[in-house]
Amino acid sequence: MTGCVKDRMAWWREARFGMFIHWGLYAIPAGVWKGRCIPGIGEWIMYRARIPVKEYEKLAERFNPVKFNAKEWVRVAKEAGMKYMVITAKHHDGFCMFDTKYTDYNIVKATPFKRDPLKELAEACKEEGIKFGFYYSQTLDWHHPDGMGNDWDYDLSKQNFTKYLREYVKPQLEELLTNYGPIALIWFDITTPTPELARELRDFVRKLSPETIISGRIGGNVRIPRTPSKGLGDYVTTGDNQIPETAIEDYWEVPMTLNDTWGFKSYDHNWKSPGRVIQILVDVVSKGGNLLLNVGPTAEGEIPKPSVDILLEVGKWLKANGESIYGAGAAPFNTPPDAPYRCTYKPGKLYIHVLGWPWDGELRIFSVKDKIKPGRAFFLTDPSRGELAYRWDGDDLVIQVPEKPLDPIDTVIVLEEAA
Ligand code: FHN
Repeated sequence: MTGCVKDRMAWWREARFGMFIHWGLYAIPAGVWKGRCIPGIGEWIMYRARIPVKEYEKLAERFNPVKFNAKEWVRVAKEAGMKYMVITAKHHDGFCMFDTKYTDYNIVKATPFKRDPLKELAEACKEEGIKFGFYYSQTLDWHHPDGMGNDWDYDLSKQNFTKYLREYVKPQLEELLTNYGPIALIWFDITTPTPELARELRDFVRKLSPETIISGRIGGNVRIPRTPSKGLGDYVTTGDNQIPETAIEDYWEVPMTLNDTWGFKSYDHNWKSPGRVIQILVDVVSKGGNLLLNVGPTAEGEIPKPSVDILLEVGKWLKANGESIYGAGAAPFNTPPDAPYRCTYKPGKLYIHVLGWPWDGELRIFSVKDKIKPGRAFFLTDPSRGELAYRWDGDDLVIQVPEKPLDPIDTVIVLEEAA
């Protein structure tokens, strides 16, 4: 790993928790097309219902998210304890959520809204110290005749993807990387069709903006099926909603939905509870990763209320327990997947996250005898830092805990390393 990569990744490694935003024309049908509920994720409605380009395009005339308030979205992210934001500049439907001179099919030119929400978000993020990045669908584009994936409007055998990449994708990326202030991250998706084109894209982004982090789904190397890879990107992106069983010894991130869709669907109410989100975040950080948690704003421009409520609860927990998350990473030992705890780590300190409180007052940390040198143990949120007793039982460390947890979702015990 070169010093340069480390520098670029420093804020990201510290951040651990980011907001993903899938927002586009698909928020209008919100999962329903011509009175029919379309199965699957909301932003795929054009594909799933095989909506012709000419018909889908008409949604733009109705897109007027007057309730959009960049400062409010950034406030929610910040209150939730998220340190970065990644929003769809262009998703697979090809509609550009930013002002671009390479197509009129964009939010400024084709909608009554006429504003560039990405500009407003970039500014609001800058003001609040939140890192800002773009999701950009570099391969699938169901609107562009040379983009991939639309076989109901276009004859795929006549497509020229290389031309699309060189004359459309790259110029648009240049706009995104130069017109919006420093761009912390470009989140490519799916993969790029050939390693050569992935490299061309990677080099292009690097040259324009060396500090911009590139997501693993740029692809570009030979992939072992189903093994998450970082390709030519800076970090591994795991499968959607997929947390690895054990730690990955590289920079990695999991993109995750709050319900079962990325883009807004009016009838998806399968929300994860705040407690579940906290436990997911802890699990991810305990394996050395970042959590990029999605919200799918409505066509009016609001983050759905259930999402906001969940995120604010998560933020409350992080306010009290953030020390065990931000800048923390994997412990120097493996935790059995079915253990009722997870461990995050910073040099000199182990944070034991108790997710299932022991009924007998003894918390058993499995097989750590040669892995840690315990010093003082105390609850992270206990201002008096009252010491907790512990003993060794074979290779296991057994910590004495009170009958009830301080926090039923996750009580954090700090175990300092002995000098
Ligand atoms: O097809 C997309 C999907 O719509 C969504 O953007 C997710 C987010 O990780 N990425 C792709 C599927 O993996």
